[in-house]
Amino acid sequence: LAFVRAPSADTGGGAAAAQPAGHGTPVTDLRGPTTPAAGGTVRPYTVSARTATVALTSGREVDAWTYDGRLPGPPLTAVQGDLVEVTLRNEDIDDGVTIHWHGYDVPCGEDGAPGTTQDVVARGAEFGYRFRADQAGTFWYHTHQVSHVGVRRGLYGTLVVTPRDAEPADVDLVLPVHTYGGVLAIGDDDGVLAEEAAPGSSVRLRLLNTDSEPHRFGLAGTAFRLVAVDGRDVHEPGEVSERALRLPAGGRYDLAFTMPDGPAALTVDGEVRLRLGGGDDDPATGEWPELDPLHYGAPAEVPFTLDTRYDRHFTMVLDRGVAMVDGRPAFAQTVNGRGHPSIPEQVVAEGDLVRFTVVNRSLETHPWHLHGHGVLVLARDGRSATGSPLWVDTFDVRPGEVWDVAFEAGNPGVWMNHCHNLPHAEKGMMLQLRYDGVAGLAGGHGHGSH
Ligand SMILES: [Cu+2]
Repeated sequence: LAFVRAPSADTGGGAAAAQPAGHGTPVTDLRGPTTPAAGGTVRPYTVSARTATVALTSGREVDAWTYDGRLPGPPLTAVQGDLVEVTLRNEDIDDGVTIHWHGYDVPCGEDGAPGTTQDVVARGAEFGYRFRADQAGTFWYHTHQVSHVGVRRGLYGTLVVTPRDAEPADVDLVLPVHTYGGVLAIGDDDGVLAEEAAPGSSVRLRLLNTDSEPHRFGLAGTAFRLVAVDGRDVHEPGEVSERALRLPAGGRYDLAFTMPDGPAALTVDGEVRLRLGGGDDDPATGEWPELDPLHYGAPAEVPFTLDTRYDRHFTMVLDRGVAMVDGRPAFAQTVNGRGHPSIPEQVVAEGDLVRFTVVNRSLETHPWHLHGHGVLVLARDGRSATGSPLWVDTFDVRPGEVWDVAFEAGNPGVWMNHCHNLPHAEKGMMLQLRYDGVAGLAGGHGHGSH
């Protein structure tokens, strides 16, 4: 295996890079602005990464890696146009830590990919992130260093950016789902959350999946609209009821509804985890059909379709097999038969229209995640999306499926492009997308940067 050399770059049918890897603008120069947008304010946060024993609401103790000693980390909020400034300090995480802004299209130097966009923040060190909160919606942040361990143990938190001019919902709940040693929790609550909501009040539920496997949600007792996917608004979301929602690893769904006269209950993987307005029944949501976001909401103008002429078209075949991973043969999670860091980097030029075709030839679901860009879903299994334009940062490619997505290369950098089932990424399913003329960190094949 060691003798099979991969080509170093995949141009996706476009021009070869004018500058070889490692040449051009250093990614560390691609930093966020230093001022908010007009009318915005500065949101300074200091976050300390440290080990801690944290009790969930049941009293169960978690031997955790934390931001600020809590599970999840501190909820970060901003209003659209604000400047978010986060100083990350590593108190005692021996493996090192970063913050990656999942789904937030920050300048590349703020992306938190150790070995690629910054050096890992070692014990005792610190790093300052700054970016403008241009995207309103539900996002999250997490470490990208040995993330298959660090995120699982608790190095994650929520980032919610609200539009400057919008009325907030009467009840607005941020609900990050995470599994600690087999125990599912929303926030730090491993029981059943209870919230008040008066009949007639407006409710927004922000569902976040911070695990590596999908979760299935059901909302009983009320009709609802799926108003945002991955922090991007759905166009004309229709009201539905008794539909299950399968949320990919890393993904977010925002649900909105008017509180009915009776109680409502949210199930996660079939169990009630949140009660609104009381109630004690145990709704059976397991048989509900899944809402398919590709065929939900109303169409609107999109910048590209399956018929667009793309400057680059990359095909990624996801599979399982023996391949080199980090220099050793392994039973790997592979992309085009190879494992990280032997997968050729993808090269694009700024302004390119880029299409990905992602083929899952394995028996497991792969939640695909490109850093730094939302992607527009064009089609699944060759069938075009017919609903609202569906912009996502993480999409579940289930066994046997083929997804086509596209984006404009408008955020220069060297970006991780990987499976967000983090153990899969660690077993090789990760590569880089490099803009011609941008240099990642020296020697930066992103070792350990997952
Ligand atoms: Cu995967």
